[in-house]
Amino acid sequence: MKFKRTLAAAAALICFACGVSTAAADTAAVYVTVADGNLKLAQERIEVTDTDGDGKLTVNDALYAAHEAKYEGGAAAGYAFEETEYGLSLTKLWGVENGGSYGYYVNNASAMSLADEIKDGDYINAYVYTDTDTFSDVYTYFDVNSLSVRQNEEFTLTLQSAGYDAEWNPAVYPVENAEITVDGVKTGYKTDENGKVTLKIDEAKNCVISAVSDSAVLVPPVCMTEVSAADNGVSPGTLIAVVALAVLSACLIFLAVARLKKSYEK
Ligand SMILES: [Ca+2]
Repeated sequence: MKFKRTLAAAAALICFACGVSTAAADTAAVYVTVADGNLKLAQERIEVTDTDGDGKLTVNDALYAAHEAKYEGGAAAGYAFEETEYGLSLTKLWGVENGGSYGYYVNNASAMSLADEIKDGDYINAYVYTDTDTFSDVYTYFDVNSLSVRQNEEFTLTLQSAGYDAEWNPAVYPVENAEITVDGVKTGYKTDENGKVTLKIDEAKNCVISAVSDSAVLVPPVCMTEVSAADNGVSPGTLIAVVALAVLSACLIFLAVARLKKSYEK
């Protein structure tokens, strides 16, 4: 009897889990970045549904939804795709038709196809090749997608590029000598030979950190950065220490007074 009941409970749990996972697959929220040499969208949170009706949530659905939400005139004006001999292919991105020279990555890994499946929380980056002769555009990304720092606090980012090694295996390389931009403005901070750069921002604001280079065509990387106002010198740790010290002092004084009173009474 007990076993039966346990079995029924387990079955109900499985059904519930299935129900939940089906519901989760109907929609996903992803972060979409689009560039055409310049950033057009920077990690915009986009709700994705199965707009192309293939029963899956894919890169295609995410880019379609991003245009529908953020491109003037919607997806009808700025986005197009078609089935070609290479599979599902982009023919227009952010209003640009260039004969199919686009790139797209999911979580900084090159997507095989527009039909690649995506899931909640994924980062989808798509770009228009600006060099359609030699395709020298290099996909780059920071080691973190987002960051919270304080005003004038130093922090370090690492800029990497996604490419291929001699055997055409995916490989990651440091991006040297790239200049950091904050909200599109050059800062003078440049990455070293390891792709690292240490910088600080003197204004409290939410901003987009990216990078440009004189020596390479970078697909602009994005680090969404929240810069909070510099504190007033009292950290939570200091506050706790001060309160603890005050309590301790009060106890000692109380004890001293009590002892004094006792000796006086004697
Ligand atoms: Ca779909």
